[in-house]
Amino acid sequence: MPQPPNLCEGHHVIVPPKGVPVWDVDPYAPEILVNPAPYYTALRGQGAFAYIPACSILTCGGFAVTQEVFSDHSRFVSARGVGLQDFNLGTTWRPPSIILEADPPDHTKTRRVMMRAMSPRAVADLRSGFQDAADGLIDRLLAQGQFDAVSDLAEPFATDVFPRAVGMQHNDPRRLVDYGAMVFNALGPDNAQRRAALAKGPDIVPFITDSCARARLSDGGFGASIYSAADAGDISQAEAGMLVRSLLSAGVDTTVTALGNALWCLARNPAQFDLLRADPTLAKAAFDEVLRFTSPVHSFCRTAAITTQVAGVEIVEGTKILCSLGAANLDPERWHNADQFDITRRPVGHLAFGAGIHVCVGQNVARAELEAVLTALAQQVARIELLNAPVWRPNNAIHALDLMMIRLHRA
Ligand code: OVV
Repeated sequence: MPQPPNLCEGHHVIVPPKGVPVWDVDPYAPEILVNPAPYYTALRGQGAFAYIPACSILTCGGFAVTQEVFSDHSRFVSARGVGLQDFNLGTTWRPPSIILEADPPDHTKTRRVMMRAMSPRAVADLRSGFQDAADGLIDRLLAQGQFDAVSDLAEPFATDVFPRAVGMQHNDPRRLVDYGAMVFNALGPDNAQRRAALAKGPDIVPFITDSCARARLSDGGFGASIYSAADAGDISQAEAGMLVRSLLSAGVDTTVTALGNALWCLARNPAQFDLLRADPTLAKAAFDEVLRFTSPVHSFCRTAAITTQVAGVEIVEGTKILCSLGAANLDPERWHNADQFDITRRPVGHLAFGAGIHVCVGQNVARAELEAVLTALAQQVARIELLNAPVWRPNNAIHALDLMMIRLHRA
């Protein structure tokens, strides 16, 4: 069988399993990436899985099946990559992550180090600093008049507080955001988005590598905490550097995206913003609903390590499964009024942070950042006025705004 055209190096070519529809779609088409909701509905309508010949993968987006694949790390592994490329077959654009792109027992060791670095206790110490930063930023933006929610709010906030929490001595917000976008775009096929993102590598990767060195990280940050695990003999110095790289890969573009998406949800649902204003302690619940409703990381892949069955479908060893977290989080079989943004629901079990042993290890930090900004908005802002039709920025694994002009009105 010829290799489909849309793939990067290293890919299993599979045949569609019995009973699985063949779906002639490109899930990475820009018009789908910028407006995924109709695609999510069509995906769930295919049944448990669909076979996509353009990528030679299975895909799923129903909540139950996606949750099953994601939660079973022994059958559906990550060390063969969580994008379209099978790491067993080709060369990778960067050395694989030793936590995201790893399976037990390797993963168990690195995960433990990261959990300790970003424990509830470690993050509790950061909260008041995050709140001060958020209060000051919202106060300045109230005075400014109209502004872009992405470049004037989400990016400045996340690229200030997070690098400081890591202990970075040389911050470079533009390169940090672009590195995150690069890592996530690299998970997709060899399309224009992936090529454009990776073309920035020579400018960005040396900065990232340099930033992971011990000498570049101040005492008291997440980075120093990871290096102290190397001193204790839990990991090597080189592994510590790789785990700092994971912080920079996963900790910036994700939270920038979540902040923008939160503004988008609240600007378009003023009654929900009024609920938050009336009770700022709803910030945590509002953030989880933003995650469920917008799925900042819209998809990750797994690879079948053995031939197995899910929902009565035989999946052969080596099959890549593209799991649509965005589709699962909007599945009406799982969520009442799934297409309504409702901060009073308790969206427990949403898949926006993943599920199982790889569930987002930095979520305490993300939650602290988002709760700080949502609290500042609830306390200082009466109304979020939307001034243009929001523009989305296509990315092979992230669902993010590119531009959204808004004006904040003081309470
Ligand atoms: C894109 C992403 C998510 C989570 C972890 C990593 C990357 C990593 O590099 O470890």
